[in-house]
Amino acid sequence: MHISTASKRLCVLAIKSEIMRSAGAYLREQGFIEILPVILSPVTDPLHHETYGGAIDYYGRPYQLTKSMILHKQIALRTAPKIFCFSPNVRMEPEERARLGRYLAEFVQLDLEVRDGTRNELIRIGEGLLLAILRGVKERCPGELELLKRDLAILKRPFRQITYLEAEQQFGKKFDDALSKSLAAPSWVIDFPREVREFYDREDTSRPGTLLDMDLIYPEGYAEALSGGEREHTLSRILRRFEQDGIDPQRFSEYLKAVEEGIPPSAGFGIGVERLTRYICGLDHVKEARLFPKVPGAVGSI
Ligand code: ASN
Repeated sequence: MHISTASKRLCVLAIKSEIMRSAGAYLREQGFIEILPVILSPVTDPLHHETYGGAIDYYGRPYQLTKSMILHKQIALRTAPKIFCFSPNVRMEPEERARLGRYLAEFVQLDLEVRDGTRNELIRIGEGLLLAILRGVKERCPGELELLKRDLAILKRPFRQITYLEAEQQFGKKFDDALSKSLAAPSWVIDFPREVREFYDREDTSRPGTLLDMDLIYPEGYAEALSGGEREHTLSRILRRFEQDGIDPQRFSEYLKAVEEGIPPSAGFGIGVERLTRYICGLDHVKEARLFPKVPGAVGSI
Protein backbone atom coordinates (compact mmCIF):
# COMPACT_ATOMS: atom_id res chain seq x y z
CA MET A 1 0.00 0.00 0.00
CA HIS A 2 1.27 3.49 -0.86
CA ILE A 3 1.71 5.86 2.06
CA SER A 4 1.37 9.63 1.50
CA THR A 5 4.13 11.98 2.68
CA ALA A 6 1.77 13.51 5.24
CA SER A 7 0.81 10.16 6.78
CA LYS A 8 4.44 9.04 6.80
CA ARG A 9 5.40 12.22 8.67
CA LEU A 10 2.68 11.63 11.21
CA CYS A 11 3.76 8.00 11.76
CA VAL A 12 7.34 9.13 12.33
CA LEU A 13 6.29 11.84 14.79
CA ALA A 14 4.09 9.40 16.72
CA ILE A 15 6.94 6.89 16.95
CA LYS A 16 9.38 9.60 18.04
CA SER A 17 6.95 10.70 20.73
CA GLU A 18 6.74 7.08 21.96
CA ILE A 19 10.56 6.80 21.89
CA MET A 20 10.80 9.79 24.24
CA ARG A 21 7.99 8.49 26.49
CA SER A 22 9.39 4.99 26.87
CA ALA A 23 12.96 6.26 27.31
CA GLY A 24 11.90 8.63 30.10
CA ALA A 25 9.81 5.92 31.78
CA TYR A 26 12.67 3.40 31.67
CA LEU A 27 15.22 5.86 33.05
CA ARG A 28 12.89 6.96 35.86
CA GLU A 29 12.41 3.28 36.77
CA GLN A 30 16.20 3.00 36.97
CA GLY A 31 16.34 5.91 39.45
CA PHE A 32 17.27 8.74 37.05
CA ILE A 33 15.99 12.30 37.48
CA GLU A 34 15.20 14.40 34.39
CA ILE A 35 16.87 17.80 34.33
CA LEU A 36 16.17 20.71 31.98
CA PRO A 37 18.63 21.45 29.19
CA VAL A 38 21.22 24.19 29.16
CA ILE A 39 21.11 26.08 25.85
CA LEU A 40 23.57 28.91 26.47
CA SER A 41 26.81 28.92 28.47
CA PRO A 42 30.36 30.33 28.39
CA VAL A 43 31.56 26.71 27.98
CA THR A 44 30.42 23.76 25.92
CA ASP A 45 31.77 20.51 24.50
CA PRO A 46 34.80 21.32 22.27
CA LEU A 47 33.95 18.21 20.16
CA HIS A 48 36.60 16.38 18.24
CA HIS A 49 35.54 17.56 14.80
CA GLU A 50 35.34 21.12 13.49
CA THR A 51 31.98 22.91 13.36
CA TYR A 52 31.25 26.56 12.51
CA GLY A 53 30.99 29.09 15.37
CA GLY A 54 27.75 29.13 17.29
CA ALA A 55 28.80 31.83 19.79
CA ILE A 56 26.57 34.74 20.83
CA ASP A 57 28.00 37.98 22.18
CA TYR A 58 26.62 38.90 25.61
CA TYR A 59 28.11 42.06 27.15
CA GLY A 60 31.30 41.42 25.21
CA ARG A 61 31.52 37.83 26.44
CA PRO A 62 31.04 34.95 24.00
CA TYR A 63 28.28 32.58 25.09
CA GLN A 64 28.20 29.23 23.31
CA LEU A 65 25.15 27.41 22.06
CA THR A 66 25.29 23.91 23.54
CA LYS A 67 27.11 21.33 21.40
CA SER A 68 26.58 18.71 24.09
CA MET A 69 25.81 18.99 27.79
CA ILE A 70 28.74 16.82 28.90
CA LEU A 71 30.41 19.48 31.07
CA HIS A 72 27.13 20.48 32.72
CA LYS A 73 26.20 16.82 33.26
CA GLN A 74 29.40 16.32 35.27
CA ILE A 75 28.67 19.37 37.43
CA ALA A 76 24.98 18.45 37.84
CA LEU A 77 26.03 15.16 39.46
CA ARG A 78 27.06 17.12 42.53
CA THR A 79 23.33 17.58 43.13
CA ALA A 80 21.79 14.29 41.92
CA PRO A 81 23.40 10.85 41.43
CA LYS A 82 21.68 9.85 38.15
CA ILE A 83 20.45 12.40 35.64
CA PHE A 84 19.06 12.54 32.14
CA CYS A 85 18.06 15.31 29.81
CA PHE A 86 16.57 15.76 26.33
CA SER A 87 19.24 18.20 25.28
CA PRO A 88 18.98 20.34 22.13
CA ASN A 89 22.43 20.59 20.53
CA VAL A 90 23.54 23.05 17.86
CA ARG A 91 26.48 21.96 15.72
CA MET A 92 26.98 23.97 12.55
CA GLU A 93 28.22 21.03 10.48
CA PRO A 94 29.94 21.55 7.11
CA GLU A 95 27.83 20.98 4.00
CA GLU A 96 29.64 17.79 2.90
CA ARG A 97 28.12 15.94 5.85
CA ALA A 98 24.58 16.33 4.46
CA ARG A 99 24.91 13.41 2.05
CA LEU A 100 25.85 11.00 4.87
CA GLY A 101 22.20 11.12 5.94
CA ARG A 102 22.84 11.34 9.68
CA TYR A 103 23.83 14.95 10.42
CA LEU A 104 21.66 17.91 11.36
CA ALA A 105 22.88 21.32 12.52
CA GLU A 106 20.23 21.20 15.26
CA PHE A 107 19.30 17.94 16.94
CA VAL A 108 18.34 16.53 20.32
CA GLN A 109 20.28 13.99 22.27
CA LEU A 110 19.06 12.03 25.23
CA ASP A 111 22.04 12.66 27.47
CA LEU A 112 22.56 10.84 30.74
CA GLU A 113 25.22 10.56 33.43
CA VAL A 114 25.74 8.42 36.55
CA ARG A 115 27.81 9.41 39.58
CA ASP A 116 30.52 6.77 40.27
CA GLY A 117 29.32 4.94 37.14
CA THR A 118 31.51 2.54 35.18
CA ARG A 119 31.58 1.82 31.47
CA ASN A 120 30.15 -1.67 32.01
CA GLU A 121 27.27 -0.26 34.03
CA LEU A 122 26.51 2.29 31.31
CA ILE A 123 26.68 -0.40 28.63
CA ARG A 124 24.03 -2.34 30.58
CA ILE A 125 21.89 0.80 30.91
CA GLY A 126 22.28 1.54 27.17
CA GLU A 127 21.16 -1.96 26.21
CA GLY A 128 18.23 -1.87 28.66
CA LEU A 129 17.20 1.55 27.36
CA LEU A 130 17.22 0.51 23.72
CA LEU A 131 15.26 -2.67 24.45
CA ALA A 132 12.69 -0.73 26.51
CA ILE A 133 12.26 1.79 23.68
CA LEU A 134 11.84 -0.95 21.05
CA ARG A 135 9.33 -2.73 23.27
CA GLY A 136 7.40 0.53 23.77
CA VAL A 137 7.28 1.28 20.04
CA LYS A 138 6.25 -2.27 19.11
CA GLU A 139 3.50 -2.30 21.74
CA ARG A 140 2.13 1.19 21.25
CA CYS A 141 2.80 1.96 17.59
CA PRO A 142 2.18 -1.30 15.68
CA GLY A 143 0.02 0.46 13.07
CA GLU A 144 2.67 3.09 12.39
CA LEU A 145 5.41 0.44 12.02
CA GLU A 146 3.20 -1.46 9.59
CA LEU A 147 2.51 1.63 7.48
CA LEU A 148 6.26 2.33 7.39
CA LYS A 149 6.85 -1.36 6.52
CA ARG A 150 9.38 -1.58 9.31
CA ASP A 151 9.83 -4.99 10.86
CA LEU A 152 12.13 -4.66 13.87
CA ALA A 153 13.91 -7.74 15.14
CA ILE A 154 13.87 -8.46 18.88
CA LEU A 155 17.37 -7.73 20.19
CA LYS A 156 19.31 -10.09 22.42
CA ARG A 157 21.53 -8.92 25.28
CA PRO A 158 24.43 -8.55 25.75
CA PHE A 159 25.23 -6.83 22.43
CA ARG A 160 28.48 -7.76 20.70
CA GLN A 161 31.61 -5.74 21.53
CA ILE A 162 34.56 -4.98 19.30
CA THR A 163 37.55 -2.75 20.09
CA TYR A 164 38.33 0.35 18.02
CA LEU A 165 41.57 -1.23 16.81
CA GLU A 166 39.84 -4.47 15.75
CA ALA A 167 37.18 -2.47 13.88
CA GLU A 168 39.88 -0.43 12.15
CA GLN A 169 41.76 -3.59 11.13
CA GLN A 170 38.61 -5.20 9.72
CA PHE A 171 36.93 -2.20 8.11
CA GLY A 172 39.66 0.44 7.72
CA LYS A 173 39.79 4.04 8.98
CA LYS A 174 36.41 5.77 9.44
CA PHE A 175 34.87 2.32 9.80
CA ASP A 176 31.41 3.35 11.04
CA ASP A 177 29.55 2.82 7.76
CA ALA A 178 31.26 -0.43 6.72
CA LEU A 179 30.95 -1.88 10.22
CA SER A 180 27.30 -0.85 10.46
CA LYS A 181 26.46 -2.44 7.08
CA SER A 182 28.03 -5.72 8.23
CA LEU A 183 25.89 -5.89 11.39
CA ALA A 184 22.57 -7.63 11.97
CA ALA A 185 22.15 -6.14 15.48
CA PRO A 186 23.54 -3.08 17.34
CA SER A 187 27.16 -3.53 18.50
CA TRP A 188 29.49 -1.70 20.83
CA VAL A 189 32.85 -0.28 19.77
CA ILE A 190 35.05 0.18 22.86
CA ASP A 191 38.55 1.42 23.75
CA PHE A 192 39.04 4.42 21.46
CA PRO A 193 42.58 5.80 21.20
CA ARG A 194 43.08 9.04 23.11
CA GLU A 195 43.80 11.14 20.01
CA VAL A 196 40.42 10.52 18.38
CA ARG A 197 38.23 11.61 21.29
CA GLU A 198 37.56 14.59 23.53
CA PHE A 199 39.49 15.36 26.73
CA TYR A 200 36.70 14.31 29.07
CA ASP A 201 36.68 10.60 28.14
CA ARG A 202 38.76 8.83 30.78
CA GLU A 203 42.11 7.31 29.89
CA ASP A 204 42.67 3.81 31.29
CA THR A 205 45.54 4.18 33.79
CA SER A 206 46.64 0.60 33.14
CA ARG A 207 46.65 1.11 29.35
CA PRO A 208 47.90 4.65 28.64
CA GLY A 209 46.57 6.01 25.35
CA THR A 210 43.38 3.90 25.53
CA LEU A 211 40.09 5.37 26.71
CA LEU A 212 37.38 3.74 28.82
CA ASP A 213 34.69 4.79 26.37
CA MET A 214 32.24 3.31 23.90
CA ASP A 215 30.05 3.97 20.86
CA LEU A 216 26.99 1.98 19.93
CA ILE A 217 26.67 1.29 16.20
CA TYR A 218 23.30 0.52 14.61
CA PRO A 219 23.03 -2.29 12.06
CA GLU A 220 21.87 -1.92 8.40
CA GLY A 221 24.13 1.06 7.66
CA TYR A 222 22.46 3.45 10.16
CA ALA A 223 25.90 3.91 11.80
CA GLU A 224 26.55 5.71 15.12
CA ALA A 225 23.80 5.59 17.72
CA LEU A 226 25.45 6.87 20.87
CA SER A 227 28.77 7.73 22.39
CA GLY A 228 29.96 7.97 25.94
CA GLY A 229 32.32 6.57 28.52
CA GLU A 230 33.90 7.03 31.91
CA ARG A 231 35.06 10.60 32.56
CA GLU A 232 38.13 12.46 33.67
CA HIS A 233 37.23 14.45 36.77
CA THR A 234 40.49 15.61 38.38
CA LEU A 235 42.12 18.93 37.58
CA SER A 236 45.62 17.62 36.93
CA ARG A 237 44.48 14.93 34.47
CA ILE A 238 42.14 17.31 32.65
CA LEU A 239 44.90 19.93 32.33
CA ARG A 240 47.22 17.26 30.91
CA ARG A 241 44.62 16.28 28.33
CA PHE A 242 44.18 19.98 27.38
CA GLU A 243 47.92 20.18 26.83
CA GLN A 244 47.94 16.99 24.71
CA ASP A 245 44.99 18.27 22.64
CA GLY A 246 46.37 21.83 22.33
CA ILE A 247 43.34 23.34 24.13
CA ASP A 248 43.80 26.72 25.84
CA PRO A 249 42.61 26.22 29.45
CA GLN A 250 41.44 29.86 29.48
CA ARG A 251 38.58 28.88 27.15
CA PHE A 252 37.26 26.56 29.86
CA SER A 253 37.97 28.68 32.95
CA GLU A 254 34.40 28.40 34.36
CA TYR A 255 34.47 24.61 33.96
CA LEU A 256 37.94 24.32 35.47
CA LYS A 257 36.78 26.33 38.48
CA ALA A 258 34.03 23.73 39.05
CA VAL A 259 36.55 20.89 38.62
CA GLU A 260 38.84 22.53 41.16
CA GLU A 261 35.96 22.76 43.66
CA GLY A 262 35.27 19.07 42.96
CA ILE A 263 33.13 17.11 40.52
CA PRO A 264 32.41 13.41 41.09
CA PRO A 265 33.77 10.52 39.04
CA SER A 266 31.12 9.42 36.55
CA ALA A 267 30.20 7.68 33.33
CA GLY A 268 27.47 8.48 30.85
CA PHE A 269 26.44 8.71 27.23
CA GLY A 270 24.27 10.61 24.79
CA ILE A 271 22.00 9.00 22.20
CA GLY A 272 20.74 11.06 19.26
CA VAL A 273 16.95 11.10 19.24
CA GLU A 274 16.57 11.80 15.50
CA ARG A 275 19.08 9.07 14.58
CA LEU A 276 17.25 6.63 16.82
CA THR A 277 13.98 7.61 15.14
CA ARG A 278 15.62 7.15 11.73
CA TYR A 279 16.77 3.64 12.68
CA ILE A 280 13.46 2.57 14.24
CA CYS A 281 11.42 3.96 11.34
CA GLY A 282 13.90 2.83 8.64
CA LEU A 283 14.27 6.34 7.13
CA ASP A 284 16.74 7.25 4.36
CA HIS A 285 17.83 10.56 5.92
CA VAL A 286 17.77 11.86 9.49
CA LYS A 287 16.01 15.01 8.19
CA GLU A 288 12.83 12.92 7.93
CA ALA A 289 13.02 12.26 11.67
CA ARG A 290 12.00 15.75 12.81
CA LEU A 291 10.03 18.83 11.86
CA PHE A 292 12.06 21.91 10.81
CA PRO A 293 15.26 19.99 10.06
CA LYS A 294 18.49 21.95 9.52
CA VAL A 295 20.41 19.91 7.00
CA PRO A 296 24.11 20.92 6.87
CA GLY A 297 24.64 23.61 4.22
CA ALA A 298 20.91 24.19 3.62
CA VAL A 299 20.96 27.85 4.64
CA GLY A 300 17.54 29.43 5.17
CA SER A 301 15.67 26.40 6.56
CA ILE A 302 13.02 27.61 8.96
N1 ASN B 1 26.88 13.20 24.94
C1 ASN B 1 28.16 12.63 24.70
C2 ASN B 1 28.66 11.97 25.97
O1 ASN B 1 27.96 11.94 26.95
C3 ASN B 1 29.15 13.65 24.23
C4 ASN B 1 28.86 14.19 22.85
O2 ASN B 1 27.75 14.22 22.37
N2 ASN B 1 29.87 14.71 22.18
O3 ASN B 1 29.78 11.44 25.96
